[in-house]
Amino acid sequence: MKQLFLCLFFLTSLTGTAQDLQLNDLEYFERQGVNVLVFSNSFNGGFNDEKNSGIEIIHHGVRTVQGGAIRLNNTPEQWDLVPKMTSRKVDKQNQSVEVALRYDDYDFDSRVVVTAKGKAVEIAVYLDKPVPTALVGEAGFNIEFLPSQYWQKTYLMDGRLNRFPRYAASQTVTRPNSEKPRQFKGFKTYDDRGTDRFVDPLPMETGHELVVATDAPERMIRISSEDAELKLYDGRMIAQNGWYVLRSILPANKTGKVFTWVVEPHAIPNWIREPNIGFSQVGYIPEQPKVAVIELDKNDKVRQTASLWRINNDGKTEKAYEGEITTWGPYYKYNYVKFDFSSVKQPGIYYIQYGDTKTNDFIIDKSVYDKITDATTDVWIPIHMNHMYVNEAYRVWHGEPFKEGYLQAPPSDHFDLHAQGQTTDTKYQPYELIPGLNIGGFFDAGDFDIETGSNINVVQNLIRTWELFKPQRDETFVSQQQRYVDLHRPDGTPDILQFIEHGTLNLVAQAEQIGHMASTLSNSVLDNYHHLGDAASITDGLHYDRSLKPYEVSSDGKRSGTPDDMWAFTTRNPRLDLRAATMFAAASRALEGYNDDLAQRALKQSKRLMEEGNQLLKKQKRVDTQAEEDFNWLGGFDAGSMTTNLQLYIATGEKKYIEDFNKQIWKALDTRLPFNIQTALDAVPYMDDAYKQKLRPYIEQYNKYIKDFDQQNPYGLPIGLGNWAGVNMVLNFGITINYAHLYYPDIVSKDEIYRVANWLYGCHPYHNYSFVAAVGAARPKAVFYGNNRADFSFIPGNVAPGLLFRHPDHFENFDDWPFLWGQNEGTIAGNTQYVIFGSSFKNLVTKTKSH
Ligand SMILES: [Ca+2]
Ligand SMILES: [Ca+2]
Ligand SMILES: [Ca+2]
Repeated sequence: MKQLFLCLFFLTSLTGTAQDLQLNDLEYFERQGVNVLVFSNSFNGGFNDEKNSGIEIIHHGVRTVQGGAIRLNNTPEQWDLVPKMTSRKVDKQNQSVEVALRYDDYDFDSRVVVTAKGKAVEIAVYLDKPVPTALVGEAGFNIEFLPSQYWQKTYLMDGRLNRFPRYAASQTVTRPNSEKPRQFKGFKTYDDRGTDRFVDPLPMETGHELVVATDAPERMIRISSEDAELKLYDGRMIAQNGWYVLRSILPANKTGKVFTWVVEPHAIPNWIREPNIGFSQVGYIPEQPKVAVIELDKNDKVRQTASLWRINNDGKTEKAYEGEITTWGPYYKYNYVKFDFSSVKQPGIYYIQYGDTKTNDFIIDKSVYDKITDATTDVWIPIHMNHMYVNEAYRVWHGEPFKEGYLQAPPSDHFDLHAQGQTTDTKYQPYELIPGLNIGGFFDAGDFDIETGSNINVVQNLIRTWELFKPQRDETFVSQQQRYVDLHRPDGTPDILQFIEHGTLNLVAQAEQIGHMASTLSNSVLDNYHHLGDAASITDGLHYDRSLKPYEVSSDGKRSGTPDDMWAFTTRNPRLDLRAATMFAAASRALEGYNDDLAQRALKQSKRLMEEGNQLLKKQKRVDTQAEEDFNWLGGFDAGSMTTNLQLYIATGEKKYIEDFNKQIWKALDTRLPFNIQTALDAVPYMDDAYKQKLRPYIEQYNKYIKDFDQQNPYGLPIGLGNWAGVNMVLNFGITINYAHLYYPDIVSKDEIYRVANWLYGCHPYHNYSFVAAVGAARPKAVFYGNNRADFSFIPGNVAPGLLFRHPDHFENFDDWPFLWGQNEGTIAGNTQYVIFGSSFKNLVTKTKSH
């Protein structure tokens, strides 16, 4: 087989008949099987370096190379400086793209010109002024290769044989910190243990011609430079999310064209991407619509039919159905067709065959959706309980984190989108211990901070689930007294109540101890923010004492000079206080009869924060009151006083709240229907018949909005194009459809509720794996950006953000590389939102026609 590939390769490269790279209308270089993008995606400087930018190669459908740019490090990390693109010129005539790059911190400008040369591109680096002295020997042109697509494959440097290592184990040196280029906002990604030196990887190979993946035609690339030395590094030496890096150092004291690389990605002759048959890996219930969406290469011929095969109980297969393929048409890079097999209703095990492509098997049965939330509620959520020891059978997920508590943050900037203002807005001095905050709460996501806004959402999501469905499931042992959680051990209390309690415990502590809500309880130093491993080992458990030397421990063993304690960021935000007030009102209701003391404390804080929050907002007297009102109509994460009024009415029964809500809701629906319809639906159980009637035309309008997505894309739901893929939007859409169908089944038909389930469980672009880790699916995704991502693993029940869009026309979801948060991270707010979606969906699916 390998010989055949080699023959084919040499044949085509000798004859030269295959097409050359050409700049296409979307301004990237293209030939069949190869796309070379030149800053279609720029470095955004927010979270710095998402491995998504610069010169990129999409090689036979997979984005395997990126990061082509002038960089200041051998193997840049997430918080190393990134260049700002100050201009981008596309020259169709000369088949070239030129970008100008700038580092403001060093007043350093450069230009990179990429030109098509047959089947290769030439990358030329220009300097109008010499490299600044501080960056001589540091600044270079880098390009990065995705480890999971190259490890264990061969490479040659100047003919020397090598193999890409599966795990990082090359060599490093340490250098004085004074030689390290500045990192993002002056933060440091590393703890130098008092040595004042940083670690710098040494190259694995150097030379002038590199050929990678000689043993894999779909990954093979030849890179050469006559006038610069190529150095190959393993970026994983200093960061698990690092890539293999190839770089050439910019020469000192030189201007003009300083060097040139020639990059030739190999193309498999007449390569056509294998069809991606999207279907629900969890399966289908007999009566639901069943439509597979098949994603096809634009050069692929559309077949007339596809077939459904049944695997019988004796293991033999038989054709159950053959049906017409219908064409939906082009959407971004690919062409889409559909295969409708709704008529197949017999329970059984099936697979789809389209041409030579067969899917894995799936089940048609009335029970397929019964377990869709179990992994999330039994495993993912309890593992994310902060300030607890979490055990599962033989395994400890984490010890009890942050035993030393939280310090008042000093006025400071932060690396995870927070800041502490000039004052603390509390009675505490900077660095003073704020007592009582190390209780309850949930880890935010792939990191370990408590995002207050997210934790408010979590409690609200869990309460909504509790109040509507009263799930009695008890698979988790929770002891607040022992600070101990044991998975799969019932303790007589419904888990969801214990989760509501756990979230409320931290939020009430914030309100009581700080006087208002913290924006976040988060890491104080970047070198422990990117922690991967046991949460309990992020800090040393000892109180930070500034009078001790770094790494010194006090004689009583209780304090240390290591500045690793977490901080509370306490700048007061009255809007956040109002959101907390809303949540506390609901929490007091949910916890009544289970934890009356906490319920009382929550209600007390709700009333106080409501009053104080409103007064503070009035004082702020925003100049543009219309802008403020519009802000309130936005809904979603900050629905403002409208949802607060509804929640307070539900909590207290006081008329004034519902009168205010009634004034607000209709205007909100007239202004931005899709964003506010959920709040309107949430109110239905508490309102009279007239309200439900008045809402009808809006539901009719929303039903049109739902159906319109069938024209917008082949999957029939909102697809996000941001740098965080759109699962939250998709889940919101699904929840709203579920509720709309629940209350208005004559307007929104039951068939609509399956749109989001199909997408989540495998009917989406790029691949057909379920986005929910380990849920009853035949083929769930295998890797996620959880806090165990360094193990290329997942935490069961996690929901991935999903399909990340890369400009101008590429969707992707890596399933062999967990580290891109925009496509693989799960968040506590998102995953509890999934619990609402899943609970409401199951409830509707299992209900026999009730209207
Ligand atoms: Ca976070
Ligand atoms: Ca329990
Ligand atoms: Ca400490």
